[in-house]
Amino acid sequence: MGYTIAEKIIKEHIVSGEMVRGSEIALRIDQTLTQDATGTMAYIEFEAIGIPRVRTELSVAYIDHNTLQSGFENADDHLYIQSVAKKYGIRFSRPGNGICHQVHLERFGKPGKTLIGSDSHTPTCGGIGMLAMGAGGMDVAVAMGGGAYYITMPKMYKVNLTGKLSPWVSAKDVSLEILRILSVKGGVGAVIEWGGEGIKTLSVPERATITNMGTELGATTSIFPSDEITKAFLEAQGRGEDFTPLESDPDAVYDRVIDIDLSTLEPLVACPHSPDNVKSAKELAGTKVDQVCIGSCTNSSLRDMLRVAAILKGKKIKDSVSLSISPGSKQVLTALADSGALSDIIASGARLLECACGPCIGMGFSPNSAGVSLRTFNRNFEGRSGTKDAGVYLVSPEVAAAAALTGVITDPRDLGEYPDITMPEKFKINDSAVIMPAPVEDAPSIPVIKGPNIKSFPDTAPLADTLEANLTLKVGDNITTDHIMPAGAKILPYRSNIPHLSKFCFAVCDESFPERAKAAGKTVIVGGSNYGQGSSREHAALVPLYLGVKAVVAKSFARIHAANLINAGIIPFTFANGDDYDKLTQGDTLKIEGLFEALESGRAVLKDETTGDEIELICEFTDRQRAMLLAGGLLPYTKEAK
Ligand code: MIC
Ligand code: SF4
Repeated sequence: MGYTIAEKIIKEHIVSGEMVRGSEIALRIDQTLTQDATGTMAYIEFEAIGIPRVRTELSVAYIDHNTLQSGFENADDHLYIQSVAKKYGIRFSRPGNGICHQVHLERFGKPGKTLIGSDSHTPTCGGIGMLAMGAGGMDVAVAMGGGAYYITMPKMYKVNLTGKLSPWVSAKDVSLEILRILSVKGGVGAVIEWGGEGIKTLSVPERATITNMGTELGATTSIFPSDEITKAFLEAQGRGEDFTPLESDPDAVYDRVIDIDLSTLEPLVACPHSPDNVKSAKELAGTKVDQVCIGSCTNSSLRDMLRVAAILKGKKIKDSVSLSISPGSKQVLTALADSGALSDIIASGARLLECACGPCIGMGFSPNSAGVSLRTFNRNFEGRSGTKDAGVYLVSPEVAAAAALTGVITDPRDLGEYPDITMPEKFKINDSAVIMPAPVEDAPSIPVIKGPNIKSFPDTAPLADTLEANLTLKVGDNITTDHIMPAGAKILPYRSNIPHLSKFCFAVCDESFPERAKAAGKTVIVGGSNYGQGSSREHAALVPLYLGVKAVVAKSFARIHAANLINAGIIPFTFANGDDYDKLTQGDTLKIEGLFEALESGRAVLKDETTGDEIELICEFTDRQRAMLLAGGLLPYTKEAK
């Protein structure tokens, strides 16, 4: 039996377990990345593990999320990360150098290697044939220390592309089409491999748009083969030596195959408040637009920016629209400036923002009240933009630029001829914004700089055999980590200050939750299906840990969040019978006895002391996960194991 691309990389990196779908495997990790919003915690955890130098082939710390610096908090975090990076052997990508995924793709990613990052869009590098996965900060900390990364051996899906995209239709529309087909839950537990003749028409930045948004499907990761197009991209980056060819075997076995004919696709739009709420631009044409944002790790490559510049060239944006452009990296911005395309963008009336996540994570540029914002980003969850009642629509750069000109959602094909762009044969390489670590011999004398914003890790405790707790919060399906631990300009500066962050836990759903949880002492949260989808932020587990959450009972969990809960020592139980969800009411007192035994058998009985109902729960974990839960989480577990 032949192998898929992901299986080939897994085979090369597996350190324990067997490549049997559904069973736990441990992988050796070649590269790691962090960004600043999750990085500070990840490095606090790395320091707690106590290893003198990273043991990966390459680790990079990016600053791209918290770049507002509206007080000392972000600046303190940046200095801390910079000092840790220097001491422990990590490259430091300064603020302004660009969005982690875009820069990693350009400068560091290598086909055939494994990468984990404390950010859910790490699969972007799957665009060049890397096995790249989003993970919790603690998992990244362990991998930096040379530890393995544990995942469930994924199912293998294949998307076969045929044909060629029509003018005005682009990679983002492919992402939206697959979201329409599979939904935000459709990729859970799977690696999505893209193949077929159609991929030969897609450049690396286009492929990276597609692997980036595979995250929205809940997939473990997405991957393209490494071929002539990958080679040309790496050569243009001056990294031809990093190329290795990689493709699946002709007799590889897939659990599901989906065919998409690129030539049948049209410009698409994901409507509020979910990336899979997809309609065609034509259907929505005429909807008034207040704001347009172009950028984010999904659509900020030079290809996307040049395309936008060509559409805007010689024109003026509508008076009623505010347009922002955030190039994905310093390299993209430089090429835009050198080619003159930047002037075309600015002349149209756009606002140029820095090369960072910016509006995507609510760091400025929030829409007006009840505003309609068209964004080339990957997430449109309620409130994420910073304006609770705004309607955020996800679109391609083509649809975005068209709406900026017309003031309404427009099928860009109505604009006439699709302007051509010319990509440079070689990119201008300048890594001056990447600071190298200190030589090993100097490392011990390098101080770690910790400002007052940086608070320590929340207290953990070993598991007790009986859990008696209050059902302090009951929520529905598809709860995102943006609901659990919102981001945005007001909150993001406190990512290294869990006590302060805790005041905002679940603020989007229920502002009084933190107070109630504190009063209850011990809390169980009840959720529906796909609980914890979206961002990888481990704060969505660490803050509940701080607030006394001992368990979450849900119909199902998203992969990274379930791992983060276990890492934090919080038990993710699933209902044996999903209908039992309806039997539980917020405010009830719940009791689970015999937890030690339950973790062994994989079954627990939850008694609702208020109603007398008894509900069967599933708690099937691997030996390692069980040991972590018993110890009170990954940190105490790792310390015990050392
Ligand atoms: C996001 O897009 O939600 C983020 C911000 O990049 C997160 C990480 C975070 O919360 O810091 C992600 O996707 O993992
Ligand atoms: Fe940054 Fe947005 Fe990408 Fe997250 S999704 S890494 S916030 S650009």
